Amino acid sequence: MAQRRILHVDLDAFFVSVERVRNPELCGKPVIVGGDPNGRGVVACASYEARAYGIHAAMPLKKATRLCQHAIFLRGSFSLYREASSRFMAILADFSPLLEPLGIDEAYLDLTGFELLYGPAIESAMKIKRRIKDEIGITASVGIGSSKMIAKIASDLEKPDGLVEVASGREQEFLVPLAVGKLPWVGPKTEQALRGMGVKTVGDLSALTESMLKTRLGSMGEVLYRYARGIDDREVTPPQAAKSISRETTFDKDTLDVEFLKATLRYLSERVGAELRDNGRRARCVTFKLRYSDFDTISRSRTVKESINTDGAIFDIGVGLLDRALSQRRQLVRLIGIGVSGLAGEERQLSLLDPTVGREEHLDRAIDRLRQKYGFTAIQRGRTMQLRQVFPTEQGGYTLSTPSLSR
Ligand code: TTP
Ligand code: MG
Repeated sequence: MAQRRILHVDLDAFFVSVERVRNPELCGKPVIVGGDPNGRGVVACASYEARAYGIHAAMPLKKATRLCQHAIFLRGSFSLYREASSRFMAILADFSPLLEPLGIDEAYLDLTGFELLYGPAIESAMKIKRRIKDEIGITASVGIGSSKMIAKIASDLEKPDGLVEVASGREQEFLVPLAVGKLPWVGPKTEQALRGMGVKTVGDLSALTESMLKTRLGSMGEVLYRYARGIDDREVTPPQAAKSISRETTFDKDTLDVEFLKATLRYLSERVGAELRDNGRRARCVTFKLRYSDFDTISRSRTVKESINTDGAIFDIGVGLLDRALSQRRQLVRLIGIGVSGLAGEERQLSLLDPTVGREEHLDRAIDRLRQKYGFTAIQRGRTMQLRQVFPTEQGGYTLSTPSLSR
């Protein structure tokens, strides 16, 4: 197999870096994102200046205050980080379709085969770093290697703003002097166990036999045996698009109240519909699920000719299946659920015959936007009103008793 060229890209002090873009006065200072320094929270992100005081992620904020009294503490603004994260991933996606996001601020990118088109991997890496700096205003560290493991270790070596490439064939040489703690999955505990065996560096580790490592560390030993030799053929795998979307709920008390069942089904359909539209998908199959009080469970599906994506269309099919199930067997119900499958992209055959479909979709999307802003239960439509429970609150209001959800 041709040598692979895999990049691991990780943003530097991500949360703090985003905060610095909107407030440059924070640059060069010890800054901690995590919340009230007197509260019970922990550090989410510490700037490199704060790290110089021994402060790190997951440390209690109180301790961080003790270590650096003049540190600046910020509560954090997650929506900003999420937005920066999607812009970051979009930049990476311009360089290869083989993109595997790992968390909010890191990803693997497989450039194998793209070098003829875009030049050597290191040039792409430099372009990526430049674009992240120009378009988002923050720095990233990049590692390049023939496997995920090598790329990941390399990206961490010269943080912040690092760029390390391990040439093909030089993996072993690169690994040998490193502390074992640099290997993925070697946490403090394994590191300690290894130290007990006289192992400090990856070189020391590679001197041990596989059976010895297996005896001492179980399946982890096997993995480490391979990693110490730079053997890692895990592929960069883009996240799979969901094959189905479903929601179900178990009632606090078994019920045969048909209107209540339908209201709940409507609510679940809205949840499914919202996710479907949010993913830019349409569905051709609706599955309805009912569990009776004796735990007997039925599942009924219906496939439609023209794909759907509105709450109403999902609900209509579901309620038809519910009516039929109830007419066949009247027994207390414990759980109800609805889902869609047969998913396809949004390039929809506009239903020329039914102009109301377009209108309904339009309305659903308007509500989706409001719900994204104010929360799902801020808006109720028609049937789900029945899930409202009137409480004599001081404002004369009500709360919506929403069913607990599972997928
Ligand atoms: P990391 O990439 O682990 O850390 P970082 O980006 O802050 O610093 P660097 O990569 O330069 O070492 O995590 C990315 C973000 O995830 C981080 O900015 C905040 C968040 N995070 C937490 O909220 N809690 C945690 O315990 C960790 C490790 C990260
Ligand atoms: Mg990071």
